[in-house]
Amino acid sequence: MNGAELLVAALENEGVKRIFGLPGEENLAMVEALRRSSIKLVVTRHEQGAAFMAATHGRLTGTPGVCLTTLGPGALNLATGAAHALLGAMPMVMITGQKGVLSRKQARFQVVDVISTMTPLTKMARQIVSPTTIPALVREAFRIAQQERPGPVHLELPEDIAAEPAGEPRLIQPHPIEVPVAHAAALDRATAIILKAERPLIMLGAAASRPCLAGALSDFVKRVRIPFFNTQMGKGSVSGGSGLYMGTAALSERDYVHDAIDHADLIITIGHDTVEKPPFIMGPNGPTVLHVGYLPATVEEVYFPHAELIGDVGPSLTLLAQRLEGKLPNAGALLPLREEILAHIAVRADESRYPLTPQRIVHDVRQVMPEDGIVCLDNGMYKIWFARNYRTRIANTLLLDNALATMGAGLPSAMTAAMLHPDRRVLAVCGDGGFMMNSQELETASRLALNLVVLVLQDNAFGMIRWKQAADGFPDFGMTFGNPDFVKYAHAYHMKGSRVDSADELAPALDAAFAVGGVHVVSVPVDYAENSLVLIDELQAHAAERTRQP
Ligand SMILES: Cc1ncc(C[n+]2csc(CCOP(=O)(O)OP(=O)(O)O)c2C)c(N)n1
Ligand SMILES: [Mg+2]
Repeated sequence: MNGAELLVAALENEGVKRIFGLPGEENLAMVEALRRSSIKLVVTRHEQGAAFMAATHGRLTGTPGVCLTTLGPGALNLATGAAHALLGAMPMVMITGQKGVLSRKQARFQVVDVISTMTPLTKMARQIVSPTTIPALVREAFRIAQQERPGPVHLELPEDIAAEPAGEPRLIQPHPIEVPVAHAAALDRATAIILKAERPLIMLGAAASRPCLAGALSDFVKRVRIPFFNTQMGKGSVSGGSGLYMGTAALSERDYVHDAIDHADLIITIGHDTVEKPPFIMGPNGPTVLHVGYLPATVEEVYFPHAELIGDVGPSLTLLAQRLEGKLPNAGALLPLREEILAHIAVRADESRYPLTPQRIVHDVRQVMPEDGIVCLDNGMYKIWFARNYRTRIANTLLLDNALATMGAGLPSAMTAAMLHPDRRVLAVCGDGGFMMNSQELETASRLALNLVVLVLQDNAFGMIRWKQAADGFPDFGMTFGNPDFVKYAHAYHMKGSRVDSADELAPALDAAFAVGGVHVVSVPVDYAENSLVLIDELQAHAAERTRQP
């Protein structure tokens, strides 16, 4: 056994089934070891795609996704994916090659200090200097990637260490780890705060979407019957409690959901992670904030909770519910605001204007997606509309990145969702800008025979930035571009492509694409006039009206 074979054996020992990657000559021993292993090598067309795919594997399963690249240029292409996983708290293990460390037969050719590059982008970045260290390093890498707060780790395997005889060292077996539940004193304090509240509100944050948490969280909300809203990344974490859903904070202030937030005297944030754009802004005269999380709150100018309940969130919430159930006469105090908030959000969702409004696109996507269907967003203007208007009832059925908020992750993340859930409908929603950043992965998707529909919203512009440019009073400049014919582009990849030519064609086009199967690109022109009309003019008018009210 050589170092590479030992590394692959250690990955098998961790239960790894697939590795996403794009190898180089420094990985050849590793590639050969993978060929003879139970692990599938998913070859991508760009390392960034591999990193996004691995990160999404971690996000959806709770166990690290793994990606592999060569040294220098290949490794550097992982940087954005590493940051996406670090800010998004997605467990991931990145393995990169390197020239030999014991001798330098090619001098400094292609050598960059990848460990130093990865150090600020990961929870741990280590070079493997001897095969004997591999079992412990791999176990440690997976433990660190997975434990709260999850994130990426990096291991560098130099090619001479990969080729070095390793003997038959013992692998270290993983075992389940139960983390401590909140302290009784903290539970008592939290209980007292909640019992005292006159207008309580729950907020579900990014960590509420951890795959293992859905059951306990839903149970808690249903038992205490306090209405809830969520952050963008906390969407969908309560099932069956939809009568208590007050909305999603896609903006930091002034949206209709803030009618409820601004009236609350207590906000119980569950799993809030301040990597997200603030769902509300704390100020001196605001409500009491109780932070419930795996880890203590990060204190920020806009987030400084007054009390905390720290520990394994699911079991801690169960203990809290036992103390509170049936004792909260004010639980539903803010519920009367719900109908009006949701009615505002639903306005003009069925308008037949062409090009289509973002509201109509979100509405029609919801119509064709079953409850368990997964929508994966890239980054652009439509993210705000989907976060705000798309209703979810199952955790992790709207995957978006409100942390690094990078463009280019929509298609790769949808590909992982389709690999993990071949029985569910999976839709990638991308802007014409973000789609073209990683559209080469269409070839990977078709090679893997995935069932996947890619909806490309066409405005021939970096719409989100164009909107902000206009909102800030700048002239329209530097934000537009031309596009390929997306139908022909799909055909060039030997896949189906269609274009939506009227508002009523969108839902049938998506349905037909899902029915046929395979990879299918659907392009739809979008009318972004609504961005300013609703998200600025209408909300400003609403805020002005609210300040006039007593
Ligand atoms: C990698 C990266 N580059 C730049 C940005 C800044 N940015 C955010 S949204 C956006 C425009 C996205 O355009 P498009 O994908 O066409 O979506 P649209 O807003 O037009 O719907 C840009 C440039 C980013 N978030 N990520
Ligand atoms: Mg665009």
